[in-house]
Amino acid sequence: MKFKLESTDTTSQARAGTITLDHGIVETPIFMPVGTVATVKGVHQKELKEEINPDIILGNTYHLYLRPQTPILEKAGGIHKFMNWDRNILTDSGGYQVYSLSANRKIKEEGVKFKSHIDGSFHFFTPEKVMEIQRVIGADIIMAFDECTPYPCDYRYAKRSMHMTHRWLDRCINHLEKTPLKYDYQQSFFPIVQGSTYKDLRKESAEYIASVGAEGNAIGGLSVGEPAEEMYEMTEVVTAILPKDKPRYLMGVGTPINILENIALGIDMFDCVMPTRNGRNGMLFTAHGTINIKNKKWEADFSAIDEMNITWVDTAYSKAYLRHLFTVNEMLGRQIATIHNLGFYLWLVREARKHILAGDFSSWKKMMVEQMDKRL
Ligand code: PRF
Repeated sequence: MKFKLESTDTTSQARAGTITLDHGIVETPIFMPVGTVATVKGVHQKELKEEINPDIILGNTYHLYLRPQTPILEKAGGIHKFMNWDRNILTDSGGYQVYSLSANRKIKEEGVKFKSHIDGSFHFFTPEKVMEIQRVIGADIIMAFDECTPYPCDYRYAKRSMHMTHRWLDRCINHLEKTPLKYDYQQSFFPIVQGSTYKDLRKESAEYIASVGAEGNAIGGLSVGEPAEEMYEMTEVVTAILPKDKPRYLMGVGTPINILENIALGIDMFDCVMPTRNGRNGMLFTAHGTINIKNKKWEADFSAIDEMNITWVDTAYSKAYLRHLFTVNEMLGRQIATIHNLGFYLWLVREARKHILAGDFSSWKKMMVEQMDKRL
């Protein structure tokens, strides 16, 4: 992996760069559409590529391990071949999914015992096992196994958990060195900063994560219910410490406004289920605010979904038609909303990149944040 910083904003910490991986170049800042089970829900790979055009998408170790299961991915020759996606993929480690299981898992130093959400069967994830699974899945970027702490989280728990995440990181690194690549391309490994909403813990975690000298670094444990201001404070503490010459990935963030604010704090990579999941529920993100397309007010509104026409669906269909599809629960409605939202998220980060390169990112961001902070 190669990371090239092309430009750093003078009035914020925002950066524009490129990450070169074996499945292509990723222009940063980037938003990675979420494809949990080897599909970006409801979007064909052809349309994903041609219309939304992301350089990288995300998959989840936990889900892929349960289904289709690791041996099938190995027989397929890895996830790229299995899902017919020849660009980059990042897999999350399962640290967050295990956290989401709350009542159905037990965390110990050795690893996490959890109950499958599919059939109730029991499984055990250790840092070592998660590295082996990620080798077989075969993503271009693989993540350390961590514990994502909930919010709020008491200080003693957050501190103990963070230290365990650091020990798990050492185990991931040791095991990865002993686990050969399965396919004919490289995999880059990213460790994850934790520390809940405590500045001293975030600082200690960022210093530890930076000390292992990985190719890129991630920040976890944020966007789990804390106020946005607290998230930004934590990002700021951490980006001040993480090396400038490596990409920084803020996991599971967020709204379009969260993304712009965190770009301003020096984040290069994002992922979030919001454009896809909220899209399936009828929520549309636009440059002028959010739309609940199920609302009766759109019943006879024959104007385009979005005049900006970022993706073809935006002007091909009216708000009234899209509302109708949601009212009658047709899958096409969910597909259109997903394409629109992903198109918008990718437009937003590309636009941010352009403004960083042009040197007017801060003023553009201020205008956009005001403009997007509305319900239409
Ligand atoms: N850890 C991992 N994945 C994640 C998170 C985390 O803390 C988050 C937190 N927002 C999202 N995805 N491994």
